[in-house]
Amino acid sequence: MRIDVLSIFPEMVEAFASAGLLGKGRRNGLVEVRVHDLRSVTTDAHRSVDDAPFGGGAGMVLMAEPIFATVEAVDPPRPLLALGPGGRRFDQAMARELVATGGFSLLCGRYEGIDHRVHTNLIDGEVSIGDYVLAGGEVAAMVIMEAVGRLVPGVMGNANSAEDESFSDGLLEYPQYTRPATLRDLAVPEVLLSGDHGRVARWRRAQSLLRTAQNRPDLWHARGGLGPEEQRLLAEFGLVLPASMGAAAGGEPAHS
Ligand code: JF5
Repeated sequence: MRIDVLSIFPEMVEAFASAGLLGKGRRNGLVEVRVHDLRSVTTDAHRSVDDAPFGGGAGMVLMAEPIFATVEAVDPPRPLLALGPGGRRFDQAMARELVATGGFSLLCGRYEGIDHRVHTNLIDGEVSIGDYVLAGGEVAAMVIMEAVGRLVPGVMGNANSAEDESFSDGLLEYPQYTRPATLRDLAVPEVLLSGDHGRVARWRRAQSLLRTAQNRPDLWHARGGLGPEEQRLLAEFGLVLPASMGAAAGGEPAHS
């Protein structure tokens, strides 16, 4: 896996990519991260990477020339993706798509945006990590590097691939506990100590359903609500869904 990052704050990205599991994956030769400083290709005395917008307005725009020059100098792997709030929303499915490319590149914008000729003539797509505005694309690039890097075989072992699949079944994870069984009068749910593996699995599934209904109505409605077997599962553990979340798609309407 190769990931190239184009940024005016390369030290920020380099430090991140050197730490933790991603750093270990790099040192082991599983993930190659190359960070390129957009300022290093500038030729003017001030090493300029930004300028005022044509037509006026507040703030500065990232200039096209340093980006074109960097791409020509380093020939980064494609697709070349720009980070920005206007892009396609990044999610676990896109992380799987990106790891399957074997290599891609990330352009970190700053200021009010990037000269649009970069979008129309150089980049292959724009990616957003969510509906909020950052000061620059570096943090978004780090999010993508981490989410994709951990999918590279060997970076985290293969222990998590099954759990990632469970995210793709559209439910949130169930709650986890570890020792001690009682902490300041707070007991671990008795089912987890019961040794009844079938009942543990059913409890976890019921908890995943409840959490998803409570916290993620978007995921809940996308999977079509609750099937009859899942209704039995919730009843087994005395769990009650929030109002109007009980009906499966095509079942009884929650309200008129
Ligand atoms: C950026 C111009 C890029 O703000 C973001 C962002 C939000 N979600 N995903 C990315 O990127 C930084 C700011 C201004 C271009």
